Amino acid sequence: MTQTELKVVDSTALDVEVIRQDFPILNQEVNGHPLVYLDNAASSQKPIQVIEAVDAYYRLDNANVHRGVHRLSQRATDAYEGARDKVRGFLGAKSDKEIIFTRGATEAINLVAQSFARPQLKAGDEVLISYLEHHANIVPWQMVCEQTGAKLKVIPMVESGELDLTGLDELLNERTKILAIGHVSNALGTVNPIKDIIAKAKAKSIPVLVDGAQAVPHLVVDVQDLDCDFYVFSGHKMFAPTGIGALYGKQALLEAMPPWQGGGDMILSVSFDNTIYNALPYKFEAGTPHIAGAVGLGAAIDYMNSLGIENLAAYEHHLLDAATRKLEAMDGVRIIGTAKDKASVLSFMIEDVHPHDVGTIFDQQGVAIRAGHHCAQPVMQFYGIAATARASFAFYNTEQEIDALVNAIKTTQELFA
Ligand code: 7TS
Repeated sequence: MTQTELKVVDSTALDVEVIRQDFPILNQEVNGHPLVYLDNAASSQKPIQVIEAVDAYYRLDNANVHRGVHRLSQRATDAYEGARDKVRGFLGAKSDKEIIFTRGATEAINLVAQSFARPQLKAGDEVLISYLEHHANIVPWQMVCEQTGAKLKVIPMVESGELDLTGLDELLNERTKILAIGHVSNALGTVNPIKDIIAKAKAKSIPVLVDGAQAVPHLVVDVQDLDCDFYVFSGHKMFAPTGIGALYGKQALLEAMPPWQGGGDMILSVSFDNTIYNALPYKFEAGTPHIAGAVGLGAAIDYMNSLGIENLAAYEHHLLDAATRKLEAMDGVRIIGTAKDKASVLSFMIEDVHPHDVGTIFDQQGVAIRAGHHCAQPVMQFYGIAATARASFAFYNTEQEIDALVNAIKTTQELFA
């Protein structure tokens, strides 16, 4: 099932109060108020199942991977490779060879820009991205364009925060060497019609990278169904540790790509005359990887699967709808990003109050949101603003927390009245 077909299953299928017990960090006060954590798009919290998996790895199994004949190294290798297989299943990939562990989405995009795009790009070629991208899916492409003389082209957006796809056929042309596009916008929450966009590119044999950093915490992703060539995400936004994420790539493409970084583990043999690179996926994993992070990512996938990603999506939709209705009804509050299909992000402005002040006043009430440009400055430029306040929801948030958000807005308005 893809996100576009995602039915609202049953938004009450989750027992949120029970789920919250799995997230010890939520049970605390900030500035004398219960913590209301609404900054999940920046980084989500971790359930004890993930924390304990990482803890158990360090207590029982810690060693380097792929190298030792001793028991701990074998256990560490099994844990690491087991996590890779969980990521494969999570994304619906065919083979573990198609899953490269990276530091996160940013590193994965840089890998594709440098190893896949750079060797083939030349002056006159085009790289196509969209207006909605996070800087992580802009700057690596600008860098590779600078290195090769290729040109960066941009799919425009409209006021609702959706992409304007009317000119897509012309933007996807014989000069386009790759389309790199986000699945879900981090600044606005827009869910792009990614399957249709990919199909248009594939019809012209244009490779597609999807930045799924904001999608995997909220949607069922199936890379084979999407038919994208690359899909990237970060673990820390989906209840796993920081410093771990993954690149999915179609095996034939990854096989043909040169390594990106050199070092241990990515070689079969080294001499001063000739080095033979290792097979997939190790060819792209130079140096000792973040083994504990991968273990934690595997545990996060198990945790999400145990709750049912469709159930999480349905409940989060319910929260987003409720929050949207409440903010729409408030005077002096403007929602930025009103796409028909949105996931878990509510960007807004309070009239005459700078978003950074909003963030600070909210914090005094224990409400954690993000205030800023969200590393999506072109989106801010489109709206002619420098920043927004952004509340972003996870499945452990509650309707009471939406009321806390509303109260924080009222308090802010009173302070600035
Ligand atoms: N792509 C998207 C769509 C993102 O939202 C982010 C991070 C990244 C890439 C980069 O992920 P990283 O884990 O490699 O840093 N987005 C945000 C955000 O919205 N607030 O803080 C980080």
